[in-house]
Amino acid sequence: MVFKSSHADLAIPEVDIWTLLFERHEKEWKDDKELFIDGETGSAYNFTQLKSTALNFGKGLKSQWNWKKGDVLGIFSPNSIDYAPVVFGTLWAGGVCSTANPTYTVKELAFQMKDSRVKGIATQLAMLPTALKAAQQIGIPEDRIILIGHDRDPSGKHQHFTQLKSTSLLSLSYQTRVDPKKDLAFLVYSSGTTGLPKGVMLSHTNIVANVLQFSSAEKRSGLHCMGGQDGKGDKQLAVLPFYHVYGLTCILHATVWDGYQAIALPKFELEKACKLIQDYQVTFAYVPPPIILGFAKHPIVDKYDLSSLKWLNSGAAPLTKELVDAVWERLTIPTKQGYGLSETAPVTHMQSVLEWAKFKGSVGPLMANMEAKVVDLDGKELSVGEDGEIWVRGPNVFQGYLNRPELAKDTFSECGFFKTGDIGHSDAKGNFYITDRLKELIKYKGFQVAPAELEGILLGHSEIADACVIPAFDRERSEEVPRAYLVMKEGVPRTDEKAKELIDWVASKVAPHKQLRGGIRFIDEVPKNPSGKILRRVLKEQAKKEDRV
Ligand code: 4UV
Repeated sequence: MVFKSSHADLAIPEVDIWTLLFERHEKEWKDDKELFIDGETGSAYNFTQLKSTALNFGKGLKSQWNWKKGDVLGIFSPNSIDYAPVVFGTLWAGGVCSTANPTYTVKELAFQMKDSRVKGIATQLAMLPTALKAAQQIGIPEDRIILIGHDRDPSGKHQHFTQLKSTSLLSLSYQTRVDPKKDLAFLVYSSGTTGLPKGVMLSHTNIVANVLQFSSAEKRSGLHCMGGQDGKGDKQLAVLPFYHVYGLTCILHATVWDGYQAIALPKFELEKACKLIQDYQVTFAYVPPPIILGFAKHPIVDKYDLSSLKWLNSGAAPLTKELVDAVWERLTIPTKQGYGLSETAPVTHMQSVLEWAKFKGSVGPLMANMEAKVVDLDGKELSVGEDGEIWVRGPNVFQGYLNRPELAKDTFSECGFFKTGDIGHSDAKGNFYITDRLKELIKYKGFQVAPAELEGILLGHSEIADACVIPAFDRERSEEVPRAYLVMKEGVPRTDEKAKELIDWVASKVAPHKQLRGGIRFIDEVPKNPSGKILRRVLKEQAKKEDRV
């Protein structure tokens, strides 16, 4: 059967993101309301400042960099309030943003920047050395590396994004027109169901649709852009990284659309987060499960008054009912859940806070304009209560993987459903439950780890004959961690010391979230089917037994 959203369809306007957010917005809030606030320095952008800073940057791109429709800007930065004008200015100038994890190594960054053919990179001073090395490797001139954030380049070589000068040429002062349905706005990277990270092509319409779908779903959770104790309305902790699709749509875009305040932190530190919640009277936060765990269990939380929080929303990785209960018992704060993927821009399911206690463990119903199927391995449609792969269809579903048209036939069904690679079911009321994952992906703290990438690195080691990486489960921290099963070449010792040496060796080559935190297990043979495909499920089952999942 086809599951249809129980919410009335929304009219999705055929406009680009800039026009939606900055030109046709009937705002309820005043122009001087601060939208993005830097949690560390208190500096902020209100709507008017955000719009003018973004416009200046967009004009600077056109004047100084001869920016054309479809040109791609790499953004390699932790959360900063400057992320917003850089993204929206690039979109105004007809550009596309390729957003990268700020903890990437030179190699990882160079891979993404080359794959998405960036014309320049916006970064912060602390990441400048990595950005410069990556740029050099792929032939991007040094003057195309610009800075965002509070720090300036002491050598003066790299301009701050606000210093890009625009000429007074009239032709450069107009927004570059795009076709919202076809033209891309973002390239976010995901490994999809298999293999290495790939550029997920998100069009303007994909994002416009998801902002409206998401905004409409969240209105049911009682958010207001005005009012509250200080008249400033609801406020969120913006700790989800903006480079990741969850933070990109649900915070960076939704803040401008809905007029809530976002208090931005460059990285998550529990104590800082608690202090900001208390000081700013934060009312909601989108976070992954490990942060929920911190709120539920960490002693530091007791030092702060978190009573302003109306709810937390967990997403990006599985959340247990026990954790939802633990937060409630300790703080009397409801934890609701959402679900989505990079490929769906991202939200497809969202629980309302009215239903969190009734349907714990559920990711909620389909959002407006969405349909889903649950199918078995042969593609047969299943019905209520039956577990199978979840397929979804809607205006937020992406345009395919960059430079990989051959993947379309495995990614989409004949009638245009996107195959999520996640396993789950719907109950009779339309609430979905994610129960397992068919695809290879590992989620560490909500961040993607592609097993194929780690296997590629391991196979490059002279002592390793074969490798398979799967998700293991750290019970204490309640999270997935990558574990490697290795076949060693003859004569290589299979000892704890060797395992530690290899774990450190991998750590020196990858961003911190990809480290082999689940350890290494030595085996005689990687299980494979007759055609040589790795049978990951066999090792996943073995890991489940070992980890008592
Ligand atoms: O591509 P990605 O890294 O994307 C995300 C998106 C997370 C979102 C988006 C909107 C929300 O409102 C929200 O709450 C969370 O993480 O990874 C996609 C994969 O992450 C797993 C699942 O395997 C996806 O295919 N995943 C995402 N959310 C959940 C989840 C969840 N609630 N429970 C279990 N797994």
